[in-house]
Amino acid sequence: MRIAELHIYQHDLPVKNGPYTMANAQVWSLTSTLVRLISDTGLEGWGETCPVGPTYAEAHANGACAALMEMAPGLIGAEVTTLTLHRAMNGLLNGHNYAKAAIDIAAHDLIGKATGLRVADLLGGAITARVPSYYATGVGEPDDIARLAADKVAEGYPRLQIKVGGRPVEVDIAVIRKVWETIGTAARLAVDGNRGWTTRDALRVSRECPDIPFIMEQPCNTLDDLRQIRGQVGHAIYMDENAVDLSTVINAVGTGLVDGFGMKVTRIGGLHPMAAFRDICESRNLPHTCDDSWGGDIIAAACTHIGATINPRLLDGVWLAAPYIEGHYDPENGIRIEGGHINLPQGPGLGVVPDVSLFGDPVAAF
Ligand code: 0XW
Ligand code: MG
Repeated sequence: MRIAELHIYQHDLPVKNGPYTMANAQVWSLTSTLVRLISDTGLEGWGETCPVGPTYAEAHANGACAALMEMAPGLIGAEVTTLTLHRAMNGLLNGHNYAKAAIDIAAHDLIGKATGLRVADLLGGAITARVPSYYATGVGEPDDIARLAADKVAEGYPRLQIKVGGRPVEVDIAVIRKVWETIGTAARLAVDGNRGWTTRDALRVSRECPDIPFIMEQPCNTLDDLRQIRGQVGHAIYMDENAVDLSTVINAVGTGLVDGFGMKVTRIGGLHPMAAFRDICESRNLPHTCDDSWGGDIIAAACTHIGATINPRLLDGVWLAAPYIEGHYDPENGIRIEGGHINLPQGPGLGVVPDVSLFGDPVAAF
């Protein structure tokens, strides 16, 4: 089976009750980029990539589109097998993992449709049909975030991620303490600095909250910052934004730099490298999440399929943007979070079929 056509779409996803606020970004609406691969056998597969604004990572919506347009002509006629497609993409464009991920996801969907298998089965097999999620708050005030945390625990979320950073660290400490006083051990806690703390701030938070069992996610900006605080904090450290490729992950795992990861499917380049990442983590007993920065039903399905293959003992949850998005690409099988958990779609491939009329004309077609 070969790629006969490749269509690129862009679609705006306004943030429900926006903005969504992180240490380095405030977003009201995100532009998602979708890829539709049509095979020479007449099947189609969908991929998606949606950076959460231009400052969260070295990624932005127009960059995704430009990178896909750069690669697309060279991919027409390529065999739809995931490893060879990655090699073909790497031969056409250096880097830009987040754009390559959209092709990778569409290829998995296409292979699933052709074989009748779910993407989770292509990735090694689902361990569960119901995947735990986690809820990520925005950056907010102590009482508001504590109330939201209590609501989300009541909804059934087994884990919460509290956003901090980009303001005086005293407020962050007050938020962490108020959430802990409100929910206690009812849910596991992550505190995500999104690169927004100085090493000074991270050391202070850990020193002043020794009794609160949270993991500290991407507290500071660089790998050097993480190295600097590593031996001095009492809390476990997870890497998120710095984990830009498998090579960085291997180094971090090999040197014991972190205790786990907040991992994004598109940042690492798609489901094929994500499966390798999963296996590296399992071989060293390292927990991790399975997320993306934003996106609709396609990316949500991709995260859920790989999440369903992860050893449940090591899965810290699959994050979806669904609570912040109105509506679905696939009105029937769209991916939903119910009781803090996500049901694995059962159809072949990703198990979601978007209504293409939602996306208008393609931005480019090859
Ligand atoms: C909570 N997320 C998975 C979604 C936002 O895009 C940021 C991200 C994170 O953990 O940094
Ligand atoms: Mg994070």
